[in-house]
Amino acid sequence: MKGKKGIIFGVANNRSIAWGIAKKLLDSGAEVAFSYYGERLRSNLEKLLENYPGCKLYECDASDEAQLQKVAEQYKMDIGQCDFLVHAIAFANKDYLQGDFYKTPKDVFLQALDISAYSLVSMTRTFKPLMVSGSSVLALTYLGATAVVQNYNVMGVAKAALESSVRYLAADLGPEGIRVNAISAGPVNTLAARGINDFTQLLKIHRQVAPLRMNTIPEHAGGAAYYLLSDLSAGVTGEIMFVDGGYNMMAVGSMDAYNLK
Ligand code: 1JT
Repeated sequence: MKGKKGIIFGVANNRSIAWGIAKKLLDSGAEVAFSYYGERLRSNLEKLLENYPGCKLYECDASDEAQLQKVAEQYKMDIGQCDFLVHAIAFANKDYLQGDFYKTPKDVFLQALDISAYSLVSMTRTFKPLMVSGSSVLALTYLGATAVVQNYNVMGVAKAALESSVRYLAADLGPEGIRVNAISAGPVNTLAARGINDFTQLLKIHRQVAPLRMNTIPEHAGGAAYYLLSDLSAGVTGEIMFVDGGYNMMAVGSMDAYNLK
């Protein structure tokens, strides 16, 4: 990735999937800028980047188009071209990531879709003028977009919108040589997962059912991101790539994973 430059939205701490991606890009010679939300996350980033001096940090509420515009302008002045853009942000009111999906209020639904899905569209639009043929956009998604996973609820609907947005953006930008893809990661114990009902059990089921018999770690996403953001994947766009140890393609696997007797 030497000579490539880009920006990552959504590194919260060392456990973030986005940090697994960032480290891989930094260690392979890319110039990486970061966008964060709030002072707390800025100080987390500063600590993570102690061994990577010179990275630019920009504060941004990605649901605010004007702030995105400011970040793009600042990025253009500081760095210039955008070879890669990583969207690793999502939000939903945690009170509704449990129980019955049909009870989701309209405001909770719209906020989850706004921050988790629409932001990819507005982010791609604001950075597009800085992109060139060969640039690559990457988002993060989860299996709950296309199949029911208990508790994922409104986030599943938001991720379905995100995945569809990946395909429509890929169709729009493909003629200019810009690719748009997503990584569908297995469950990872990140800040986003904190306080989620039964998340520990979900992790356990995952590592018992997944063919590779392990949980997904940020480094797995880092490897896939390196591929999708580099010229290795020059022929790939509109793709949702599972990075989940093979979990998604299983129907009934080892019956030891369930307490049936
Ligand atoms: C958000 C949260 C997006 C948690 C997320 C997420 N994408 C994956 N996770 C972890 C997760 C959460 C649940 C789950 C499986 C994985 C928290 C709020 C911000 C957006 O249920 C099966 C609920």
